[in-house]
Amino acid sequence: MEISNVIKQKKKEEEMEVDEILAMLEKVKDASHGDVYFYSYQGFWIHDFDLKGIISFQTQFEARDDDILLASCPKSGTTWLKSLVFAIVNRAHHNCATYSNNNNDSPLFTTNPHNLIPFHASSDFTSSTENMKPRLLSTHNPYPLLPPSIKSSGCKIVYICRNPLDLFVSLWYYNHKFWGDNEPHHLEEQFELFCKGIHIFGPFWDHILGFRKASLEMPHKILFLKFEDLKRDGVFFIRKMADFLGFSFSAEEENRGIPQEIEKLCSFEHLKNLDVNKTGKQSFGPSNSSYFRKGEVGDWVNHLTPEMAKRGKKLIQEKFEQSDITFEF
Ligand code: PAP
Repeated sequence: MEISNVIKQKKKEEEMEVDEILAMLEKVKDASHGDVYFYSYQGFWIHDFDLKGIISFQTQFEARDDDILLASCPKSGTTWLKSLVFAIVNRAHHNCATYSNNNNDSPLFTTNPHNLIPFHASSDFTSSTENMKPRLLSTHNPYPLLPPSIKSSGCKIVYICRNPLDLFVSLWYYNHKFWGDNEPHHLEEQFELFCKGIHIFGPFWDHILGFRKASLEMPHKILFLKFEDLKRDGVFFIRKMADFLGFSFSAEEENRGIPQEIEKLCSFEHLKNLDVNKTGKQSFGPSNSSYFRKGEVGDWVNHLTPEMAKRGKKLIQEKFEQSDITFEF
């Protein structure tokens, strides 16, 4: 058989395997769009089109000791985290210090953070990471679904979580953009599912608690961050990330205000208004602008009814009361 036919055959076999697995999984209709379902895969809810990437990451990815993995439940601040880590790790190659003079040559000016630090499942993952040193990659996979080599290697993980009510509102907005619908809809139905943990890579509590537990057991390996903390004191957490990743700021860099420059470079207002983030698009569909909506803490208050908010707060309290994680309302 010709090589191309062998590859085609292999792909077909893989698709068949995915279909066979999907056929065995519990499924629930997704309230965000037409005929779409969530599937319960190893305790987490995913879409059918994500399964192949999740399995190949789980089973085939070989981590290197100096890899850096960014992890999150969707809509927790992934894009922001990507920009910050990219800027911290690559600052020696780019002129962060002159950000304020508009003389910064960071790729963040011309490239969306998702294209600088790709998801493991993206089509350009291998080509865009192979020349990186260290390799920066990202995932929405929950902790139990990470490849064994990530856990056993020296690879470091930075995890970001966010007040689940803000995560929900952000997801609700993003869903309609993702599916190409004119406006967000079915707020109540999506919230109902969210409270049952049925949302992309949910339940959010298992996602967050899985990484939290691992970060407490392995603080040298996993840095656990909160969106709200980054908002409150960005520079403090930029330093913390730099120290954790082995890219501490020198006294000279501190004197030049580099942590502050990185905070400004990666701020919501700055990134949102760049041409690339106003007009560009991701290869799998969504516009780059759909990753920059409001970037605030507490926007849930403008969208959830008092009953929904009460229910959500109670749920969050119950799910996190045994942990050291708190969210402010
Ligand atoms: P993803 O998981 O699909 O990549 P993610 O980046 O986690 O999405 O979530 C997008 C949210 O982060 C949006 O929140 P909002 O809907 O409440 O506005 C987006 O605005 C916010 N965001 C993106 N970049 C930044 C930033 N630099 N600072 C603060 N928030 C940001």
